[in-house]
Amino acid sequence: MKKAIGILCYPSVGGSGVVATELGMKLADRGHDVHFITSSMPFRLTEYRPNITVHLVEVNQYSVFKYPPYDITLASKVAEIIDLFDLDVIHAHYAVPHAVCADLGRNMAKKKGVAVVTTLHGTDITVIGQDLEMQPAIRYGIERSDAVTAVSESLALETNATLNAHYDIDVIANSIDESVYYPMRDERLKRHYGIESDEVVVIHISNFRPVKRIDDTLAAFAIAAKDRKMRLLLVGDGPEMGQTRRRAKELGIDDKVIFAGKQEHVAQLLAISDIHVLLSEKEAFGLVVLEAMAIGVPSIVSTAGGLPEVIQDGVTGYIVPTYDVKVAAARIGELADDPMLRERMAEEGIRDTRRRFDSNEIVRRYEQVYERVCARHELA
Ligand code: GMT
Repeated sequence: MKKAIGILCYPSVGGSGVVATELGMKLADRGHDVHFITSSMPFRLTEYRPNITVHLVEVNQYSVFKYPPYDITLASKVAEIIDLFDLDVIHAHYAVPHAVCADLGRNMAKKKGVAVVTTLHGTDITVIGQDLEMQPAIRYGIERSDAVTAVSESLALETNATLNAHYDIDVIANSIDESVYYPMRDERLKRHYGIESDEVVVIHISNFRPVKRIDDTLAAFAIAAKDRKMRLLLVGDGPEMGQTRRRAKELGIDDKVIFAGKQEHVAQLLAISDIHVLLSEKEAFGLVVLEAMAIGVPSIVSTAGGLPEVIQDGVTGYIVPTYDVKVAAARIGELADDPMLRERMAEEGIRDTRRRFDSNEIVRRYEQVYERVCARHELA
């Protein structure tokens, strides 16, 4: 049954925003009426799509406010959109403030019986959830939701452990847009970055936050690149960028590191890469690992969070103990020296992406959740 669905998400670059936006686009393609309620245009929503409306939350900067009341304004907007478009479900991505605002908004609306589904993405539990001041809000958001989903089994377990609870959480993995991430190899961009054709390209893509442990990637690369022709392509920007540049110099690898800066379209960069590395200390899923896998780039990931649910060790990539730079370096070296092994892992990864992370299947799982919670409200 077609539904009218409100989606609350962070619109800027970031895994949760990407997943929410792509889910919204897929739902719209399947005939649902989708309403994004957010602070700015979701960055992946680049072309016109019927069935999608974006409602911007404009916060009043009235001088009496020390802090602009974004959360209250968002809740009011949710109420307005529920009544204007007769919404059936609000899908909140990220526990705070979205799950809380979704509940507040549906209570403010004239229409009753609107369901709230919350998707936990990771840092809302593993970082913000560690803050005891925020825990009551996170707990409230989860408990008021009609259904809660998490992007990995690991995140579901960590949510219950962090909040000392036994919430029933549906695990629905991330998926990718298969029209953007598909098997490809295109060497042309190498020239632009001055990469020679016989150099092995190691890529790391992130928002350069401390949880990504970029120092470990640099250190592992420095060991592996000692006697090999290799380049490290760093894509993204964030608080750790200054430290990363300094560290690359200290390690004497700055001539081997390419800083590509923040990029919204990473498929072309993955297409010139041989090995992808993500050695985070916290990572609920690691959407970028799936993106690399779909293109045909094997990943070396840490044991953190849900990463071992994405990569099959020795089959689609390697899983190395978090913080263990030497093991990571050995695995980088192993893959760098063996193009046949990389090829085999790439093929396995492409197969696994289609088998376990098919976006149509993932959207169907969310639809089932919507059906379930709406049916419960209809019965009530
Ligand atoms: O990785 C980040 O720091 C961004 C973060 C976000 O909130 O957008 O990503 C989280 O959500 C993604 C989509 O579900 C997951 O793939 C990422 O693993 C997760 N990040 C962390 O857990 C650190």
